[in-house]
Amino acid sequence: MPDIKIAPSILSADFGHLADEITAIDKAGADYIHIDVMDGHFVPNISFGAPVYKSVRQASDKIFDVHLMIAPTDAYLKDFADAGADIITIHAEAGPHMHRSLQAIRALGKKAGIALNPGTPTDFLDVIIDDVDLVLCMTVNPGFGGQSFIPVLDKIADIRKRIDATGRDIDLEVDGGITPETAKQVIEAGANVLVAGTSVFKDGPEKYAENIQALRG
Ligand code: S6P
Ligand code: MG
Repeated sequence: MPDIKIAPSILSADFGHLADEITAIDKAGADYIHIDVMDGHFVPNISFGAPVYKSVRQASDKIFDVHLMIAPTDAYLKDFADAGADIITIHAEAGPHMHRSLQAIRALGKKAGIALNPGTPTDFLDVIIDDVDLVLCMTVNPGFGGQSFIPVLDKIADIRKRIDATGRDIDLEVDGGITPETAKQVIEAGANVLVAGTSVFKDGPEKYAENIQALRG
C-alpha cells in the first residue's frame, strides 16, 4: 500500500490571503495542494478559474492537484496546464469523450485524473485505467465544502483492486467529508490520497500541521 498523502483543498482557505494560506499548508506538511475549480454548471457553485491559481503558483512547489468540476472540459485544459497544474482531474460525468480528454491532458505533459461521483459505477475503469494516473472517488456529491461523508467504502476497495491489478503507481484519491474518523475508514478501504478542506483549515494556521497529521491515521 503506497504512503498516505494529504491534499488540503484550498476551497476552505481564506481567499483574501490565498498565497499565504498555500505557503502555510505547504509548511504544515501538505503533500498536494488540492484546487477545486467549480463552474456553477456541472456543480451548483462557482469557485475560481486558472488565472487565480496561476497567481499563487509561486506560493508552493508542492503538486497542484486540480479538480475540474466543470463541463465541458476540453477547451480549458491548456489554460489549466499553463497556469501550473501538475495533475488535472476531470469528472467521468462531465461529457461523452472522457478518453479524448484524458489523452489531451497527458499530451499537455500533465498527469491525468478521472473523478467518479458517488452514484457513478467503477466498471468503465476497465477501459480507461491505463489512461489515468489518479482515480478520484468522491465521498460527497461535489459542489460544496463541509458536507457529510458518504461511506462508499466497497467502491473504494473495488477501485484499489483494479489499480493493484495494473501494477502501476496510480493514486486513489478520496474527496469530501474527510475527518480523522472517516480517514481511518477510507485508508482501510484502500485510498492513499485524502483531500480535506474543512478538517484541515479549521482553527487557523497554527493548527494546520496538527490537523494534517490527524488525518494520516
Ligand atoms: C467541492 C467538493 C470537494 C472539495 C471540498 C472538500 O465541490 O466538496 O471537491 O474538495 O473542498 O471539502 P470538505 O470540507 O468536505 O473536506
Ligand atoms: Mg475536490
